[in-house]
Amino acid sequence: MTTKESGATIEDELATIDAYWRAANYLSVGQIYLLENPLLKEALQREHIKPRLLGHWGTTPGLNFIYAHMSRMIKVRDLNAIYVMGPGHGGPAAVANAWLEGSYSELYPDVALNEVGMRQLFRQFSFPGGIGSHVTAEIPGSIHEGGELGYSLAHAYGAAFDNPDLVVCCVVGDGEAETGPLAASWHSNKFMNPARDGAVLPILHLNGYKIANPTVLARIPRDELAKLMEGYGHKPYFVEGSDPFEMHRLMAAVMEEALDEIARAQSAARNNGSVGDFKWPMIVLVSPKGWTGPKEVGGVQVEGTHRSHQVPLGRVREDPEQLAALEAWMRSYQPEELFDATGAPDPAIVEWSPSGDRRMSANPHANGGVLRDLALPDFRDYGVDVDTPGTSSSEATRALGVYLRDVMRFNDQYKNFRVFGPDETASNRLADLFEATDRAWSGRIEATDDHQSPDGRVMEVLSEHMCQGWLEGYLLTGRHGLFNSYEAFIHIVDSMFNQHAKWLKITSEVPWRKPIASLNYLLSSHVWRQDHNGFSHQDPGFIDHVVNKKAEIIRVYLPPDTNTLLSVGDHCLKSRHYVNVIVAGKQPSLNWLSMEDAILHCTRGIGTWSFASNDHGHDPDVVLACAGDIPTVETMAAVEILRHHFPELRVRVVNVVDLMRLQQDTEHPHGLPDSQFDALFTRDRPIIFAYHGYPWLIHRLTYRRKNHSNLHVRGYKEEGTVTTPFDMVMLNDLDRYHLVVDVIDRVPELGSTAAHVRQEMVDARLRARMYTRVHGEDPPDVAGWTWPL
Ligand SMILES: Cc1ncc(C[n+]2csc(CCOP(=O)(O)OP(=O)(O)O)c2C)c(N)n1
Ligand SMILES: [Mg+2]
Repeated sequence: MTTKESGATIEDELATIDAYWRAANYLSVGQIYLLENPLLKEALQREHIKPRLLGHWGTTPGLNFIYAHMSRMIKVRDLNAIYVMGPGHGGPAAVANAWLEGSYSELYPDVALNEVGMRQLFRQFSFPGGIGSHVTAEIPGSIHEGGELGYSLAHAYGAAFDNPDLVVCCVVGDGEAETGPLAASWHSNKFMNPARDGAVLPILHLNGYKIANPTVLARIPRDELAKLMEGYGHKPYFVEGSDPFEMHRLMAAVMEEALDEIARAQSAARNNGSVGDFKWPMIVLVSPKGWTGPKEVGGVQVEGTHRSHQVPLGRVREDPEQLAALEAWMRSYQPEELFDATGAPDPAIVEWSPSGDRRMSANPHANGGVLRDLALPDFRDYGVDVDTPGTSSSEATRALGVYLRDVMRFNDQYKNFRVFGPDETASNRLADLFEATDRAWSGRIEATDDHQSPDGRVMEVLSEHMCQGWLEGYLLTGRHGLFNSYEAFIHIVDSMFNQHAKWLKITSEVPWRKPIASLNYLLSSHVWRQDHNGFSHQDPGFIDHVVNKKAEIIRVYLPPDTNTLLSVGDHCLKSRHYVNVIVAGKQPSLNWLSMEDAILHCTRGIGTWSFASNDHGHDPDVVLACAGDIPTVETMAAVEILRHHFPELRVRVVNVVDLMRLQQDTEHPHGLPDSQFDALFTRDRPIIFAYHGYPWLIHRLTYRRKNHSNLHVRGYKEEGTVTTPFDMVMLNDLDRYHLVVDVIDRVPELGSTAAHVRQEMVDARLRARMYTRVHGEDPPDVAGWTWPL
C-alpha cells in the first residue's frame, strides 16, 4: 500500500510509527507511576513510584495509536486537523503526545524536552499542585475535557461547521457511545455540508469495556454494528487485531481510504455542487483495552479486560513482583531507542511528526480559533416606540428575531454565526431569521418542508444535547452563536452547561488560552405562558442551576420588555467567555421603556422606575421589586391599585434586569455594594419582590443584605397547569391582587384601615378565577390592562 503523495510505503514508515506509539505509551505509563528515574537509567525502585497511583491506562494506548496514525496523515497530506478524545479520562495520552510534539514544553518551559522535563512531566500528573488526570483545559490541543462522557462527537461537528479546511479526528469510547448525547450525535452528519464545512472522522474505540462492564457495541455481532453505523449514514471501516505491526498496516490503509473519500466528496461538492450518494466514513478500531500493558496480574487477565481501565498494577510500592512487572512493562517499549541520553525524543520521531501549527497539540483551532467580532447591526433600530410606558404591546422575541436576522446577514460573508435550537426557533418567534437563512439540512428535502437547506445556518435538531454540544464546539473554535430553547427543557443540558462553565473557568486561568465568545441561552416559551402545554413545560429552575457556577463566568438577564431584550441581546453577543442566560417572553406583552431608557436601565442592570413610584424625595413605605416580564406587569398593576386606594402610601418600584446585581459585590462582579443596595431597597422597609422563577433564589442571592428580613418574594411555587395566563400567576400568588395583599399585610402603617381593600383583593382573585371557569379566558380588565398613570 502506497502513500500516494509521497511515494513512500507504509513498510518504510512502520518502524517509526511504532516508535512514536511506543514513546507515547512509555510517557503515559511514566505519568501514572513515576516520581523519579524517568528514563529508567537505573533499576526501578520503590522510592521511584508515586504513593498514590491515579489515572486511566485502559483507553490510553488506543488514543496514542490513533494519534500516531492521524499525525502520519497530517504529515503526508499537510492536513489541518484537531483531535477530540471522547474518553477524556485518558489524559496521559493527550499530555504524552503534546510533549512529544514539543508544544507542551513551549507552553510549560519547566516541562522541557529533556530528562528533567520528563521527570516533571511524570511527577505533575494527577499529583497535588500538578495537573489533572483527564484531557483537561490546560493541555494544548484540547477543546474537550471528556471527563463527563458523551459529548465528543457533538463537539467535533461543532468544530467542523464552517471550517472547510479542518479535519476533526474524533475518538468515541465504546462505553461513551452508550450515552444519550453520543447516541444521538451520529446523526450530526445529516447537518454537514461538504462544500462549506470541514470533516469529522469518527473513530469508535471498540476496546470492549467500560469501568467494570463489557460495552454493548462490543457484544453485538460485528455485522450488526456495521449495519448500525450504516443506518446512521456512515460507511464503517473495521481495524481489528492486537499485533502492533499488523494493526499499523491496517490502520494506515484505512485512514488513507477514509480521508481519500472525504477529500473526494469535498472536492465534488466544492467543484460541482454535488456529492452524490456520499456516506461519511468512520472507523471502528477494535483493539484490546489496556493494549501493550500487563497481560495479567496475580494470575488474573488484565489486558483486554475492564481490569485495565485505571491502574493495572495497583500495588507497585508494596509488592516487589508488581514493581518488577512495571519495570518490565516500561522497558518493553525500549525507551533507550525512543529518547536520547538527555531525555529528548529521538530525532527520527520528531522528524516524522507534524510541526508548527500542523501539530494537533498546537493547531490554533483548538485554542479559540480566529475569533473575529461579530458585525452587529444597531439594535436600537429594531426597537418599539414607547411614548407612554405600559400602554402598547409587542412580542419581545419577535423583535429579537428581526435583529438576529440582520446579525445573520451582516456576518454571512464571515460564516461565523449560527443559531441553535431543538425545533423551536419559529415557536420562540424568531422566525424572521428565515428571511436571512434556512435551517441546515443535508437530508432529503420535500416540497412541504419549510426553510430546509444544506446551506442553512439555523441548526435545529430535537436533541438539546446536540444543540449544546454543536454550539460549544463552534464557540471553542472561534465562532459565535445563540441557543434558543423552551425554558423548562433546557434542564436537559444542565450537566453539559456545568462542564462548559468549568471549562470557561479553567481556561480563563490558563494564560495561553484565548477567550472565546460567550455561550448565549435565550430561554423563551417560559413558565408563565405555557398556554398550550401546562405543567410539564413549566420550570424556571435552570437559573438556580446556573448561579451555582463561578460568578466570573455566569450572567443572568430578565429583560422586562422588547427594548430591554434587544439591549441585553446585543450586549451578550458582544461578550466573551461567559455563559449568558436570557429569559424572555414571546407573547404580546406591555412595553415599558423607550429605547433610550432601556439602554440606561440595562446598563445599570437594576433601577427604580420613577414613573411608577411616588416616593420622590422621601423614604418609601414599601418597595415593590420585580424581575421578569410577567412579574413586572403584575407588579405594575399592583402599584396602580395601591396608589388608587392608598394615595398617601409611598411606593417605590425597582426593576431588576441583571439578576446578579442582587448579590454582593464581593460575590459577583456585577454585585451591588451594600450601600447601593440599601439605597435602592432601604434598610428597614418591607420589600415585596415579584420574581420570574423559584422565590428562594432571590433569598439566596440577598441573604446577607441588611434588609433581608423584610424581603418577601413571590415566584413560581411549582403550581402549574393548562390554564389562563392570569390564573397561572394566581395559582402561584404572584398576581397583582396578591401582591397588594402582601403589601397590606406587611406595611404596618396600613393596619386595619386597609381591611376593606384587602377583602376586595381576595374577592377579586375569586372573581377572576370564576371568570376563567365560565369563559375560558381572563377577565377583560385583567387581560386588557394597561398602565394608566
Ligand atoms: C456521563 C458519564 N457517566 C459515567 C462516567 C464514569 N466513567 C468514567 S470512564 C467510564 C467508562 C468509559 O468507557 P469507554 O467509553 O468505553 O472508555 P474506555 O474503555 O476507552 O476507557 C465511565 C462509566 C463518566 N465519566 N461520564
Ligand atoms: Mg471502552
